[in-house]
Amino acid sequence: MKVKLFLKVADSTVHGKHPLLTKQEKMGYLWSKEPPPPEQMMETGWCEINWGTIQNNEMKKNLRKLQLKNPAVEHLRILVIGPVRAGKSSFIQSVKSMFKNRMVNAACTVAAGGCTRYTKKFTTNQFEDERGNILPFVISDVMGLGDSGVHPKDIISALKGHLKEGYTFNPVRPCSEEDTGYNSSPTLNDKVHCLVFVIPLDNFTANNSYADERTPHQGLIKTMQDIQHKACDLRIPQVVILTKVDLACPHVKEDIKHVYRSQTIRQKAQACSDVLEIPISDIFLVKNYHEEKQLNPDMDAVLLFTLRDILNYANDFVENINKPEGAGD
Ligand SMILES: Nc1nc2c(ncn2[C@@H]2O[C@H](COP(=O)(O)OP(=O)(O)O)[C@@H](O)[C@H]2O)c(=O)[nH]1
Ligand SMILES: [Mg+2]
Repeated sequence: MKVKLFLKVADSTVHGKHPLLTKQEKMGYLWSKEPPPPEQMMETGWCEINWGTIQNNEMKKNLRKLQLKNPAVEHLRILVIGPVRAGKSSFIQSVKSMFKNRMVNAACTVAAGGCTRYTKKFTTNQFEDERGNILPFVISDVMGLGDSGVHPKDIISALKGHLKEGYTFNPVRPCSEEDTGYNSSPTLNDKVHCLVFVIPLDNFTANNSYADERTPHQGLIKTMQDIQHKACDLRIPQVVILTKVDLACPHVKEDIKHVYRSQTIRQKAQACSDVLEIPISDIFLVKNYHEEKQLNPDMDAVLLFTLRDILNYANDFVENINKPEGAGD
């Protein structure tokens, strides 16, 4: 079954959709353990990144000085969600390191090897530049999705700004109005302005009970779709970050500059776009700092490219929040 599925996907065109596959099969392909087809790189990338330290510095300066489009907002709030070990905390750490211009210690936030330092509390991260200036956005981190993970209702509460900082997640009981961790009168600052699904491109390994042979990852897909629909109702913009791109393509592992040229990654991004119904233009590729000892300008460029669009979407959201539906979109 898996081999058949793999061949069907490998046969399809790079840019085409995969009409023969169900949503579950597509997500199965995304996390397939099958070896990738012999890698072919596309002539031109499907996103153009401006490489170089000068360009990075310019982008960083623009993000530092980003004008918030709603005077009631002190910072833009991004929420990252996704399965355990997707790279959510690593993404946050990578952004911290990039703006600080040096590696930031990740020991307390990122799940190392066999250890289970998973995020259990609702945690909001601020960012500083190398001079200690606070940047105009925050990223909130939650416990991973999936079995024994965050309750989906807690994600909805977080979107609406109902979770207080430090709220401890309980997978079997979502936060309710009686809880001390419940914020009953959230301001626009507490609400989420852009929702980011973080999905890893490597294989899910043991202990993920949603890896059902017949309906791979069905529970997780359903949860993500439900959250996505709710975010749409709230008109919150959404993007996907596909992490661990280095594990999906050997050329990308060798040189991150190839990231938007890899056919394997493009096919996986298309499968993800089809499943979550998020346009391919809102699917970003990221390699987090995870084993590096020093910053790499090309990795920074990919992170900045991603972050710039997320912050622009968040800024558009706060600008349009009080406008009637349809206006300003
Ligand atoms: N190869 C690779 N490993 C990564 C990447 N991002 C994160 N990791 C590793 O994946 C593991 C889980 O990451 P973590 O950020 O704790 O995931 P979280 O549970 O979603 O917060 C850690 O061991 C990270 O070092 C990446 O882009 N590439
Ligand atoms: Mg984490």
